[in-house]
Amino acid sequence: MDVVTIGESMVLFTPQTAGPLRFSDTFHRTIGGAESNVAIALSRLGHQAGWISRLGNDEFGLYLRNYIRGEGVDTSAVRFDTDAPTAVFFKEANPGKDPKIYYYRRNSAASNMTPEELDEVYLSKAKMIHITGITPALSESCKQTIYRTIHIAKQNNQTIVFDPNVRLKLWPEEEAAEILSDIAMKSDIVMPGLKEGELLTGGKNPEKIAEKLLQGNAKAVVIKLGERGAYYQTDSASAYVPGEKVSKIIDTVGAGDGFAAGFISGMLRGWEYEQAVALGNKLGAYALSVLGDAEGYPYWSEINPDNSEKLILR
Ligand code: KDG
Repeated sequence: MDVVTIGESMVLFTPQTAGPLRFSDTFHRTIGGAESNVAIALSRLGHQAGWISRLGNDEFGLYLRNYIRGEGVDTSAVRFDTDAPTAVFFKEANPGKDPKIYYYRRNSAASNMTPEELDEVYLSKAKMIHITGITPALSESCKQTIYRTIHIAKQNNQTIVFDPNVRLKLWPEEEAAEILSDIAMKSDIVMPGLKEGELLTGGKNPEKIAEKLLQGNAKAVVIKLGERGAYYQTDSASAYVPGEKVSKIIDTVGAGDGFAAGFISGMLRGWEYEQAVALGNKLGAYALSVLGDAEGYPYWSEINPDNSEKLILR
């Protein structure tokens, strides 16, 4: 396996009409979840990705498992929980701004994940372990699960890729800053957005943020800058890599996960950082063109410059 990721996925309902949810009576159903987004995007790019999670033993749990498995992601480590439901969330359009998100995920099946249930052998099969700051925000046991994942990855000398994905609807800012900066310090590659980097380090610009994050375990820090692209810094190199031009932005949610998948894909291919960051920018741009999170991620055959590799379906 190339990458194993761990986290909660939810059924996503998007209203078909603009305006407050209380007036919406028709919804489009699809899926969300930062970690499964990354796994799906990686799978479309031809990598082998595994996703660890818990789902409710219910219709929505089956829907999510089948969708994600249908994308070629390995779901053999996903458990079904008979005592707790699959989470759902709603995305309300907020013209000119990021959409408003309404979660129904407290006490969900995934928030019951525990460190004890982690399958060390399964985790050890991956070259890279991808984690985000959403999982530790879900519950104390989820937080411990992430810390145990880090511990196992370190024992196995695996690369830990961390996207802070700060979600202040899930926990207080102070707690988020404390825990997420601690996890960032233990990770090998850290990929915050600019605001997230500020929260974690107090740094006010990409260079300062990267400098502080490189004081931990990180070998590379990649800061997502939206339409400006991204900035990366390692011990020996740094650069701003310009973003892709997007003619019409439909929805920003899922772009950060697309970026993560593109960058990880570049790393797995043994590319230079600059090229990997550019692929991250490209995937992020694809995600902006659709309403859902994962629908926009391209197959490798769509973006491969020499088109020498075939579409990979599993
Ligand atoms: O990155 C996209 C995610 O934010 C979205 O799919 C929902 O995972 C989600 C979350 O917890 O916010």
